[in-house]
Amino acid sequence: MKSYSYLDLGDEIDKDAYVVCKYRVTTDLSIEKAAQAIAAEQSTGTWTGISTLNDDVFDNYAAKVTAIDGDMVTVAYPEEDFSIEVGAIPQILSVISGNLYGLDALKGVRLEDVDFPSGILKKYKGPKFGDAGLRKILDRPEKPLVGTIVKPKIGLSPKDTAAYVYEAGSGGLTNGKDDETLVDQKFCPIEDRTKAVAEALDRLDEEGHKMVHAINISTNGQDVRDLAEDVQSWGARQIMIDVLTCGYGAIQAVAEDPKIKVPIHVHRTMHAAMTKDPLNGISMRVITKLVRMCGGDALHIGTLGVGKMAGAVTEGRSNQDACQSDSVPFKKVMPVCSGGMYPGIVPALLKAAGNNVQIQAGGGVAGHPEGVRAGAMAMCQAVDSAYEGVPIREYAKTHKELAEAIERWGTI
Ligand code: CAP
Ligand code: MG
Repeated sequence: MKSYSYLDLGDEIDKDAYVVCKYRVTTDLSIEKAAQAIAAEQSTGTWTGISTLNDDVFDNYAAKVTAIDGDMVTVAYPEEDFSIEVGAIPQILSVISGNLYGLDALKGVRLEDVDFPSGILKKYKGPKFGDAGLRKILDRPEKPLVGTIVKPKIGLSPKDTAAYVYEAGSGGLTNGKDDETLVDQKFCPIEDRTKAVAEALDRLDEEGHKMVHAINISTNGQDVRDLAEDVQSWGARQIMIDVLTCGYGAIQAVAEDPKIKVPIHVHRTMHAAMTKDPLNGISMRVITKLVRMCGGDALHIGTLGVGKMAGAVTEGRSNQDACQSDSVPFKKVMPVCSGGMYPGIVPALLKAAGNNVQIQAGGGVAGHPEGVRAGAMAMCQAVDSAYEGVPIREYAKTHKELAEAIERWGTI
């Protein structure tokens, strides 16, 4: 039986004809063998030679290992291996990020990066609003967006949720959102919550302050678009979807529905099951690229080495780049930094992330000793101090709420 080699080291890849992936591989095999095992399993091969593989199939559809650099392996998959109209991201993931994790000979594989040819990118629309669209809605062209997550995560009634949002907006926050575990529980039905929050946002409008609040519509695939339409008709100004629990198709379905005219805030709950191990799983950069293709307008990217969630500066920057890079023909995604944020952390975060981010604090707003409005004011003051380049403790001398927040949590 003819045996085929998937190694094509040094081959110049035509970026317009291949999906190019970078994998970090840990193995006791030689790295060449391990790389070939990935390319074979994910394209035309299996664990043994097969009589049904012929030159024609191999030449057209086999993946190629085009580079090996230490433990980093580059595999190029022919565009023809992908089924985009029917199949879409689930099919893409089954190729670039499927069976390979189970291969016993590999101790670890991490999909670090992916680049798509223009023929595939053209089939995606990207965000409808993007960072610029969100900024336009909020009438905030340059400063970082400042938001909150209603806390406690669960348990508040629609009325109390709306009161929280109103207080947060009165304190100057531009963004609010439901938490990821809240959808339509009895204590806070989604219709009542959406309507109550809409009223609070209208009241803020009348008082001259623009704010959006993302209503969490994460649910089964067959229902997500209808729920998006429903919450929009009840006054939602933004929608939130958990991308990894719902699937990328949920984002795409809502983003591409012409009836949906509000931006999508994309939460990434469960991502760490895939992203946290440096030697196994999928990087957040890859997830970010897929979310951008599918049309997410804002996406959690981590807090660049500060805050309560894991994730180094380099990783955060790489996610930011995937949100903002000009190398794909899509609007740019607003990077969201969330998780353990509080006023004293803001200067360090903005130093690492720059101003085109949305900073969010749940506990860091609701935990302020003087309540939600003061907590919101303290977050805004922290952002203003960093934006204006005034040291935060200096700024706090003339801003009481910020001083109280620093008293409680300190600075870093
Ligand atoms: C933040 C948050 C977010 C996490 C998710 C939470 O709350 O609402 O879900 O930030 O992490 O429940 O923890 P706090 P990531 O401000 O109270 O920490 O953004 O990294 O996906
Ligand atoms: Mg949360």
